[in-house]
Amino acid sequence: MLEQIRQAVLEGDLDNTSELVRKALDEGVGPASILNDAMIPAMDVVGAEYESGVRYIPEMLISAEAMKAGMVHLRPLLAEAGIEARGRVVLGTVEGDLHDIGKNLVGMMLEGAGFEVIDLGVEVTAERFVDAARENAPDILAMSALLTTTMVNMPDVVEAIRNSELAKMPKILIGGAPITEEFAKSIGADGFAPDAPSAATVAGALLEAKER
Ligand code: B1M
Repeated sequence: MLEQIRQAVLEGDLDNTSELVRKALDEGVGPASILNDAMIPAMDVVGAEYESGVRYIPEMLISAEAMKAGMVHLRPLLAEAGIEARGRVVLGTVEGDLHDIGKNLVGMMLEGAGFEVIDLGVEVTAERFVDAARENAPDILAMSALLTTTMVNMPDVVEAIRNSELAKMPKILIGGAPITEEFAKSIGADGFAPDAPSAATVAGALLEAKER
């Protein structure tokens, strides 16, 4: 059953994933096992295939959608059982920027990697990022920008977060088409990822570094 779910996510088969997850739950398979032993491993493969050029963005999106279709059944049960996400991420596209396709993909891959994602949407101001960080105490604050005219808003968010008196300081991860590793370093972000699968990998590494 777990192998069938893994295959359905890999194939991006929304209906089958949803149906199989429901069936597995009916048959007594635990929600954490469905997530950790079938769905997350499938998304790991999806990420690796994208990185190696075997898969393209639409195929990655469709698998992420299948994962979402299965998560609809799992999320309430995981919450009920008190099974905690691997970490919490507050995510958004920066102020002035409406592009959200890449950001949404990043959110899906993060969920696929076991993170809880609080998506603030697009045109998120520094103030809104700080408020969300205060409300949700995320491990990671993740920002996307697609325009050279809006990436310049990222340093303001980094500064606002660092200057805010948050009980828990999140690690800052940034990405988007015009963003480079050098830019990330220059503005004091903790991490940069060039694409959605690597955003999930870098988020995991930032979390581990935080726990050390
Ligand atoms: Co716009 N747009 N757009 N646009 N748009 C670009 C980005 C542009 C490169 C097109 C071009 O001129 N060739 C150009 C930017 C030029 C620049 O600044 N250098 C541009 C422009 C100029 C504009 C407007 C200013 C146009 C105008 O009105 N004159 C305007 C701005 C509006 C605004 O934001 N205020 C505008 C508007 C729009 C639409 C609304 C029409 C639409 C957005 C729809 C939407 O997102 N809901 C749109 C689109 C679709 C594009 C293109 C065609 C596609 C972007 C996209 O979704 N790519 C784009 C040209 C192009 O890229 N070919 C373009 C697919 C997506 C999966 O990739 O978002 O790069 P991407 O995400 C990647 C990585 O960047 C990374 O992961 C993803 C892949 O795995 N990533 C992260 C993204 N966020 C990350 C965060 C991370 C880590 C990785 O960590 C947190």
